[in-house]
Amino acid sequence: MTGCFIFVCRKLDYESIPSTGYRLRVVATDHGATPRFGKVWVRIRVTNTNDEKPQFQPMPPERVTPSKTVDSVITTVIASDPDGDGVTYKFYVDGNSLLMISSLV
Ligand SMILES: [Ca+2]
Ligand SMILES: [Ca+2]
Repeated sequence: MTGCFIFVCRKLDYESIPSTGYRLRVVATDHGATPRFGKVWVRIRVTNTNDEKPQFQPMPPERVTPSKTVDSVITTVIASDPDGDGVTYKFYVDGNSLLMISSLV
């Protein structure tokens, strides 16, 4: 009995492959006087790992007029995770007590 190996020759990335994974056709041919062959499909699926960081939607700089009332929403910041995981937000305010930030649920 002999075997063959299937190697990884470039980075496998769940996010950039078809959801069905990879399908390979392997053909084995014997050394008989009249060669005969057998075929099999090999299906390889790549599992998703948390290898992508959350991406923020681009947003233009905000301009706020002094006429904004207390509790007015200035803008909404939205991020999503390419791995399909949820996103939570933490905020680091730069010593400016005029702004209050809350997270979307
Ligand atoms: Ca991933
Ligand atoms: Ca992620």
